[in-house]
Amino acid sequence: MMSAAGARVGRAHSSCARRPDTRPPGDLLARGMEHMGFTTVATPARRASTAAALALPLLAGCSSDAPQSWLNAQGPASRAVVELFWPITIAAIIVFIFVQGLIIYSVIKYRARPDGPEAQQFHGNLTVELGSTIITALVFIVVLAMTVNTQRVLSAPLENPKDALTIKVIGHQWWWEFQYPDDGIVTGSDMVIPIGKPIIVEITSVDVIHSFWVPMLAGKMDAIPGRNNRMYLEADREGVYSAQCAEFCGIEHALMRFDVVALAPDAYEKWRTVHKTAPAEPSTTSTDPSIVLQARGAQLFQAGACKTCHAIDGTAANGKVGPNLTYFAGRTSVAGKTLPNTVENVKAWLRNPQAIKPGSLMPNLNLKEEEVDALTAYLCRPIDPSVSTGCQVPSAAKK
Ligand code: HEC
Ligand SMILES: [Cu+2]
Repeated sequence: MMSAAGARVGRAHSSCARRPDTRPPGDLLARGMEHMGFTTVATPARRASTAAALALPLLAGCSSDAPQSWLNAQGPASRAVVELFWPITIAAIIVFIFVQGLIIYSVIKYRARPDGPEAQQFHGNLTVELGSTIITALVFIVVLAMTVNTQRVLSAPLENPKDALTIKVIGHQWWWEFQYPDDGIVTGSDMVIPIGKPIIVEITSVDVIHSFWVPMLAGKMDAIPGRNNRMYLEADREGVYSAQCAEFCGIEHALMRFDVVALAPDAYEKWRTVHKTAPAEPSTTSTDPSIVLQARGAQLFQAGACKTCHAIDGTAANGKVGPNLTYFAGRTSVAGKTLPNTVENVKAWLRNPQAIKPGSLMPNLNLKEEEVDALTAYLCRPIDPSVSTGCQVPSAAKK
């Protein structure tokens, strides 16, 4: 089941994610466009014309695959919005064509001709005036009723939160943190939810204003420092839903992405049970070379800079600057979906985060290759293959 989900992530990555960029971080437009699947030529002269030429297709984004099309609603909250959008849009198109049609018809049919009659002066037509006023008012009343109904659907779980699961969402430059207050679970970049259950997200930020957006599951909601904004979302089906920050928040805004991983209730229960407790740290007495390497990584993690920025439950590391790395091995991505979570990508990230996500708040720590290997072995050690994917090497497939 997770392998099907994993395949979807893979596809989304291949079509929409950009390759690591070693250019100067200033070239935001080109980076943004490449993020959306465009190839750009980064000369200043070309850049302006490219911007203009691509303004329209940019709106379509990754439309060939469309992992982030809000019109493809996959849950009751987003469906309520789409079901309001189409009738209003279609009504607007009908009214537009009708009114424009009347105007064009009159302009052509009653245009002034050299031998035409003088225009007749008259007061007006009560039937037409009353009729158009009443029809317009009726259209607006229907739209109002539908809007109120949509708002009712979207706010019902917020008013009755006892049947819902509450997840705290915290925006950071440039990644998302997810906290499960009832279970003491903290994750980053993967928001795991059960399907068929209302989820209340409580959204805030620790630095600047971000915007939380899972296009297929709900609308957007601002993440504002010092405020808790609440929103309802829900997924009908299992899957990995692509999501991102929707408000410009600094240099790596385009790479502030995340996944909502929706699991069947029993799979979610399993995930929850595993993640509620910290995994065992690698044994320091084992002679198995792979465990020795993992233990060396654990020791480097606790001795070095890592623990000042990252937390690992069950250890002394409780840094709050970067993502909690307790169950990092099972996540789908590295650094806000910048790279898929594989052993090779974790190593590349540790060698120099700035080469992969320039401007990221994790500095280049100039680690030795031996340290990179040990830290990767530690972070990617097999924890619970039955409930996760990610960079973990399953015990059976161990080299
Ligand atoms: C100065 C703070 C800081 C230090 C020191 C630091 N990190 Fe990070 N780290 C971060 C931040 C911030 C991020 C998130 C970057 C992003 O996505 O923009 C991050 C991301 C990561 C990730 C990806 C996590 C994810 O959920 O995608 C890994 C793995 C990681 N760091 C490992 C380490 C290791 C191992 C060390 C020690 C060698 C270390 N970090 C030292 C701040 C730090
Ligand atoms: Cu942001």
